[in-house]
Amino acid sequence: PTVVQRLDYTAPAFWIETVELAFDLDPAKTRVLNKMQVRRNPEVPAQPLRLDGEDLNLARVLVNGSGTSFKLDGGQLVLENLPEGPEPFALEIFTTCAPLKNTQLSGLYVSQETFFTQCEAQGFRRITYFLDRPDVMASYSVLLRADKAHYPVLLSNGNLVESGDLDDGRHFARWHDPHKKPSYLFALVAGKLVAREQKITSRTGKEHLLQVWVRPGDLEKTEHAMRSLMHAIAWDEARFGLPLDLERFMIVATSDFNMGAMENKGLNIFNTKYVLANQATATDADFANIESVVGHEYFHNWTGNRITCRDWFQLSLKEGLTVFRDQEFSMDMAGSASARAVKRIEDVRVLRTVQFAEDAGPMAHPVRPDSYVEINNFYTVTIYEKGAEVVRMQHNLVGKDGFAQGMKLYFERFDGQAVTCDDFVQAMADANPASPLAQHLDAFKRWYSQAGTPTVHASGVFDAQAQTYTLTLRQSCPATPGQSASAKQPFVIPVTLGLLDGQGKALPLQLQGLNVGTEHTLVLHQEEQAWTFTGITSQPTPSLLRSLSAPVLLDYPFTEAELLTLLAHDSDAFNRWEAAQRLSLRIATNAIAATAETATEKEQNPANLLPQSVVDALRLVLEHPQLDAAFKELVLTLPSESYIAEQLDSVDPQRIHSVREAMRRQLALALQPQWQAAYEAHAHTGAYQPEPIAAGRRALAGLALNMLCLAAQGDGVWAGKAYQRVKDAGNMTDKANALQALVQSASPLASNALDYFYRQLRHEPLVLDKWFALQAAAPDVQGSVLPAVKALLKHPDFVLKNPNRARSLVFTYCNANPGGFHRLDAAGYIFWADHVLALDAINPQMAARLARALDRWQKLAPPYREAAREAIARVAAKADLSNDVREVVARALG
Ligand code: B3K
Ligand code: ZN
Repeated sequence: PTVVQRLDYTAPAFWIETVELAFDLDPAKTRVLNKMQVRRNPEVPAQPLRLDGEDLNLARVLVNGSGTSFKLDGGQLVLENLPEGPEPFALEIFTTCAPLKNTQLSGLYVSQETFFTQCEAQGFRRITYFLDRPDVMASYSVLLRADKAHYPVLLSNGNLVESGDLDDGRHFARWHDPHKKPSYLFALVAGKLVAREQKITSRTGKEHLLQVWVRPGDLEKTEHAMRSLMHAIAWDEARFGLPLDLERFMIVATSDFNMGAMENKGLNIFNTKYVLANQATATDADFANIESVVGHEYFHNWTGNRITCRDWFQLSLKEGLTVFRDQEFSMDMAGSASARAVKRIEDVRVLRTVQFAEDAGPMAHPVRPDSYVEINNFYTVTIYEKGAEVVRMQHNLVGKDGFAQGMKLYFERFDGQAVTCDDFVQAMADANPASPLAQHLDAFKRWYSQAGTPTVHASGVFDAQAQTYTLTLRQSCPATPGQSASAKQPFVIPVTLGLLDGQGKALPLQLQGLNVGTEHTLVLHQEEQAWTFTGITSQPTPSLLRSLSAPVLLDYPFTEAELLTLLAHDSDAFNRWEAAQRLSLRIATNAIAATAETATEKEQNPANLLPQSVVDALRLVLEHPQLDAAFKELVLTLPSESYIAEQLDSVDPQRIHSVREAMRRQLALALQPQWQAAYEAHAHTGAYQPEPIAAGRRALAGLALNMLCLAAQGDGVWAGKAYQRVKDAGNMTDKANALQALVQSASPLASNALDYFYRQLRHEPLVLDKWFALQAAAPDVQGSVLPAVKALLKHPDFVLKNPNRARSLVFTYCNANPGGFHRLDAAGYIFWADHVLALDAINPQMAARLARALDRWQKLAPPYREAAREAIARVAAKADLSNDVREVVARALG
């Protein structure tokens, strides 16, 4: 397979100015006539035109209306005898493709008798021959023809120009997109769909038509998506002055989709999971995800579509920025400071469990990668979530207004162009010349080029006599594939901090005689720097990296007393949560590391791993009269098994699982009266509203019920209540939480409850996904999970080809149930290998995602390590693997 290198970028030898596409849609054989106006790029030496193509049948090529010679070379269509000179010429290409056979879900495919497209990153070449690269931006006109009875709705990008009937029961629609776009933003949809419609008037008085298209019967589940879209439009205009630039904006939902959604210009295509919701089928988390994904795709209209990427190495230019924007949108929508902190904690949890792990493993890559084999493998948490953190640091270094100025300059300079990550940072810095970003610009850019998660090592010295506190920060970053540790240069790391006195009160901060308030951001830009705070009269407790001000690990020798102070008093809600995480993480990792000889008394008696002081502190949080329920739920949830695993050099997944379970059981028992009070206070939230306060109450009630079922194992009272709630709950959040409480506590009532849930909701595909996932994540009582998962593979509702269903069963088992997956008999790994191979034959993108479940095999303790390596090697040995899977397993094996 060919490796694509970032530094090999050259401008295209030809430009495509206009594209006229005519489709005769037929599931078995769709005919595509592609008429382009092409001209030579005078800035590039003359060379043949090489058009990308994949799985196409070529019927005809005409240049200026006449036949021409051509070659096919590794999928590319090569045209050598093209008109000389700068004038545009007409290139006409006629091909056919087979949408029904397209199980990869890239290009043009059929799902439930409806045509959909997915072109990012390189799906357009599966529809027609083209310069399928994001820096070639063209004007598109699209003519769709299809049988009217089967495909009454025909949609493409832009505006509907004309539609009408044809002979033989066929009809047509002609669409024109007024904006130039790269091919990856092309889309068409054809099928039996209905729309929720909304007319809106923007601030400037322009009228727009919004539509959410779904299958008939799903219409009543579209209200939240539409409302989220309207909120997103208003937010982008208010916060960034970015208006909707289209007369018509459409969202279409499909149940067969490789990812969450796609930002095609004016015609967003979504996974049903991120569109359809009502209280009976969707949880609070689903509602929140819909708001965030609808926002994300809408925000791409400016950050991605109006300004796009020069090449795919620049992917984070649009993705990191757009994730940052959707995170800010969700926070602004959430309202209160506490709800913002909750959202931040949730985002950081994903970053630290998934992205930090990626950054420490064989697939680690810079936010702007240097090479790839299959670009679809680089739609990663590093590009998205770390990329968003890199934008967030810029936001914090230039301030909220400065950031808005930077965005303004970015659009003034680059609207309508395909640009690079450097262009973005430069605009940010140029709009804020006095900011620390501009001051340390070159060093800051290392966040784009150096992979790996840096660690900030902090140490503080209090001098009672001088009344000073000196904080020393040093940074380091481990080696990553292709980048040695010694070759890495210092990052620019904003460290937001406060200091607390013995009573937990915020101390006023003085630096070099200057009063800087009670919170301040230090900018660490060298390997080591020190700052001296004056006027400090007693040993302070530092609250460092507030709100996680940089995507780094913090190494500071907190005492238990310091962490308890932070948990009880820090004004930064994020660091209060963080203190609780650190307290339990340390106990967990010590207990895991303890051997028979070194174990403390507590570690020998794992029922009481958490010291009384920590249990008491958590009790105070749970009983706290002012703290929001959502925040309590986060503080009372122990760090996940995968997060704990990341802190260890050698990972024994079973030991991690049993230590964490012991801690969970201890909390369940020790706080039983408080759990009961919390449950009773929050179990009934009145008429369902998917908003943060009520959602937080439901989340805490759910955790409480989980703990109560766990504590009361044997006595069936709480299990009985949970079972009743599965039956009666008026919303899916409470229902699913109750079912989860039964499943996770391995209650004898779990299987009846699962049956009840299935019978009640079997006609709701998205609910069935939850039903499969709950079982795949069940506790592994005597090795029971894998056989259960295998039995579910044969369930009449299981379809491996459907990505949502595959994710709910196969991916959940391999990724989200470490105790059930890492088996001593290696059967989990064998199952994994079998399914990577089975999926690869259907859908390589999905297979490659699953392949990454064993990314961290090198960290596993024996015998898991060797067994995992064998499973990966078995996959790698398969002769006709896709490039997607081959790249992942080859990197895993090193
Ligand atoms: N841009 C798409 C992702 C496309 C993934 C292609 N393998 C969705 C998004 O980030 O908004
Ligand atoms: Zn995106």
